[in-house]
Amino acid sequence: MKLTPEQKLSPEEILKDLDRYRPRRKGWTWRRSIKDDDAKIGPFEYRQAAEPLKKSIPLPAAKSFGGIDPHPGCVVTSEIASGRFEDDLRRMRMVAWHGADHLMVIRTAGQSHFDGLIEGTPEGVGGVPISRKQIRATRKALDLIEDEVGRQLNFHSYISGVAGPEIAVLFAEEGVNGAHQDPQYNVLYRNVNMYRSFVDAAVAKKLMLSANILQIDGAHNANATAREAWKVMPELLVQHAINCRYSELVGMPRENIALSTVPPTAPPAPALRIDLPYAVALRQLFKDFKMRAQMNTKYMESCTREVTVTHPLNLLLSRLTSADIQSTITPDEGRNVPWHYNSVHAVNTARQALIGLDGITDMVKLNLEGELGHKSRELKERAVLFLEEILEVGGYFAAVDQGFFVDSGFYPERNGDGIKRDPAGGVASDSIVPREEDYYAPVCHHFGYNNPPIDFGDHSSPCAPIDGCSLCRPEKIIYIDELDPEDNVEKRLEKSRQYRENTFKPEAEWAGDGIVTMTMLLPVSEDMAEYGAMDIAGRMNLEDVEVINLQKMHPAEGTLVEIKGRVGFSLDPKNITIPHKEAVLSEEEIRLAVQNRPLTIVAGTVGEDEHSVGMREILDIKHGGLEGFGIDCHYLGTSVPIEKMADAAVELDADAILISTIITHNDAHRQSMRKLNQVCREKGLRDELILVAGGTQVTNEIAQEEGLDRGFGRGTKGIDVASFLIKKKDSVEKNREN
Ligand code: Z97
Repeated sequence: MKLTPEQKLSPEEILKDLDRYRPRRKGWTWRRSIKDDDAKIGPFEYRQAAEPLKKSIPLPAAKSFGGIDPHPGCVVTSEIASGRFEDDLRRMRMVAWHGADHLMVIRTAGQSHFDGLIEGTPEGVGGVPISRKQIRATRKALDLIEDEVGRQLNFHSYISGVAGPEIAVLFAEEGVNGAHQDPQYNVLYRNVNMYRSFVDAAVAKKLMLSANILQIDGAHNANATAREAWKVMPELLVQHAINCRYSELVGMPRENIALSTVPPTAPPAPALRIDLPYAVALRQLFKDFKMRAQMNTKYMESCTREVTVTHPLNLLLSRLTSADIQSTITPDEGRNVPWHYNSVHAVNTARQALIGLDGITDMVKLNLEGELGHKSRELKERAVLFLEEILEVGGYFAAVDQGFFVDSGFYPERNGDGIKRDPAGGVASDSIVPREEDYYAPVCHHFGYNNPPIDFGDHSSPCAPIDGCSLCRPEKIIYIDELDPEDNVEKRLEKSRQYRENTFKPEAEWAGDGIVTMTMLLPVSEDMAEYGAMDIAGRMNLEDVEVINLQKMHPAEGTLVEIKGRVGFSLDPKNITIPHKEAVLSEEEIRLAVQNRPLTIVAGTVGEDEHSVGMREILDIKHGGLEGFGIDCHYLGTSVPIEKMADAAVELDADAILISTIITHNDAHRQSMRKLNQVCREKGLRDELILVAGGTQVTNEIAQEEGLDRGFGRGTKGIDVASFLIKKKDSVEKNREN
């Protein structure tokens, strides 16, 4: 099975023979950076770029740079959370074409509350329920997408909750490449018993190691949770340290351990003055570890513009402190509308800013002598004091018991609002038992005491007596399909099939969801605008309308409202006529053609027409007009008599005459066109001269009916006219030769 750019990814195809699908590799992949000769892309040389993609969609501005598509050297994450994995797959393909190579699937809200694995493909809320079938199908789709884009794609989810070790086995079996794993997350945010959480984490981390799964920690959650979030900076360092050291003690190498970092503030705070010393402190303390930079989501409101300004400020930090992975969820989380195009926009924001900042550290050095060095040192000192106090009170578990964590004070200040957990309490507190002397688990990757009944020698695995475990012998994996006859992917695909195969509807996140958004300014106050917008949407027959952004422009003068709603209809492609589009030569092709065979044109506004703006835009170099391609343009002015145009063409030995005209009730525009053709014929010029008319209401049909070669109407650009002139000139010359 192979994907082709013209074809949609078919979830049905992905699901075929899934019971037998095996991932083709395991483990994390970093991007390959390019150097020396390879680092030249188009006219530029890059210092921090990665190998280009085989298939991609460049940034919009690339068209001014020969369509180049450089990508930053760091991994770029897209966090995807539609609740239906079959639709996530299609979004993954979209973001991969824009340069995402870390596809993070958010689990259904609070999946860590499940105490075991789930099977099948139930629909999720704010994420996808993680099951073997869903993971395997996703990995299979990603295997195809990575062939298409020519870059390995990392698939990622979370290992948390009481089922953490089971999930780790599942991920190792199915070729998941990255995972969040941090025992502190379970303790603080999911109230899993603290000992259980750490025991589970040791097992999970061993399994992650066996499959070379990159680990991302969960320290950033303290920033998201604390009341005055920027004050938890010392604690964030402490949380990172605890998980890093614990992971190392379990056996993970530092390059498999990534810190989930987050700039603690956002404007209107003087963000860089606080966030940069923090980022520097992190880099200094954890220099051999990987940094996964996340944007700050805590302060995101529903204005995408605001979010998209904070995001590049965060990206500047990432470049200054060399982040290894750049996450890109922000514009989604703030609005709580994680839609296809928001995911693509977020990836583009990262790629645009990171490429724009390429090589910045070669020109700008961080000044560690002054405020920056002083502040980052202070943060490290506070973190060390925090760790010392943990030791003083009896260790980590005692510290959690006393509410040391997620306190909103700037350590050593404490506000007494930290999260307290009882060492004897929490989920699964009764589930910890010491291993018996003869404890034996017939598995090859395992943490702690294991006592196989016979001695297999050094090179054999404890799973030998059972002829290999499921990690050594994947054919032993038991694949369970659906458990719920209704809530499953096949049923959902049946419902959406018509919108994927026969008709189509607007789509935000799920095939056939029919969601559209609308932006409007209403010249009234906020309350009035909110309900006014809903009324407008109702009159436009939108269903399930919600206001997704409401912003005051002025208390009385106006409010910006963005709404979403559903359309109740779908479109049949058979009923849609797509007008024929003429192929336009590229700027490069046009320039080359003009260099090889110079072109001269005379142009003017004819009749009693003083409107010259449109014609000037077609000619002038400033807005991409003919001059810019090297075409020799002679503009004769407004209200030029037709004869004068023809005489000028003779005098200048021009190749074409361009007239501009407005449409009048007495058909003066037609008369001008007709006359131009006649005069040129009478003078014996017609075979050699290309005649073109333009104007906002001119159409090609009218111009050709009146004997001209071509008419151009509203929306025409210089390049359209230039392309036409080149092609027409070719055919004039060919005719002459014949
Ligand atoms: C991020 N934007 O990328 P559940 N384990 C850890 C976590 O940090 C999280 C979970 C599990 C964010 C994603 C925050 N992180 C959201 C260490 C969540 C989630 O929802 O409790 O099942 O697991 O980090």
